[in-house]
Amino acid sequence: MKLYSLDHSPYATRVRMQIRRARMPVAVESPPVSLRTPEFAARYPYGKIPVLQLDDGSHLSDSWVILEYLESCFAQSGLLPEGALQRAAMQTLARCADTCLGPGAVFPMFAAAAKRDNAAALLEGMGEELARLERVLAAQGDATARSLHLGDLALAPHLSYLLLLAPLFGAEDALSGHAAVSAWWRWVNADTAVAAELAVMQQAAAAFFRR
Ligand SMILES: N[C@@H](CCC(=O)N[C@@H](CS)C(=O)NCC(=O)O)C(=O)O
Repeated sequence: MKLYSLDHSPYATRVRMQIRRARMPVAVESPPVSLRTPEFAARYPYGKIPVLQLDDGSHLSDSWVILEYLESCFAQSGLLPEGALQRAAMQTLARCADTCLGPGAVFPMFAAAAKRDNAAALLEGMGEELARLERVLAAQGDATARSLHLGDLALAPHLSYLLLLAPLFGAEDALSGHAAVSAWWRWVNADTAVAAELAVMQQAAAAFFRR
């Protein structure tokens, strides 16, 4: 199997964390054709990175689909909690990243990063999403008392992007006042595979913003 990945992609970073953490026999490569081209869309109809190329020539798209598939293939990696409620809590963090933190805070900042305008509105959006995340994580209880799961891998790259972008708009310490988010962030970064892949992503993203 091969994962087609780009270093700066928060979605691909989720899967790279999983592969590195469980030492899955999946090669990580750049896509064989450029993203956002007709050739890419023709080969991979979903048109997005990451893509998991399977040994039979077929492929899977979408980070969450790939994360779950790889967990099924390599069940020993332990990133899917037992129990319906624990799985629901895991899904909540992933949904929070995909439907709240991303569209409400990260992507608007990403789009405005070149001009660095509209800071007040962007910081307001970030404040709302961090307050939401704070409530969600606080309600879930002490993360450090449980095992890492796929929801953590889904959320960490999005939060990492937010922390990279927020200073461009004047928020040097975005997590200040968010005790549960700060505690979760420290905990998730203590995982060496998570920290290593976040570093890869941050380096690629920082280079992009310096251009
Ligand atoms: N829901 C998808 C989102 C993937 C995504 O948006 N990937 C970006 C790279 S970070 C992409 O391929 N963008 C190309 C485009 O939207 O044209 C997932 O979880 O994999």
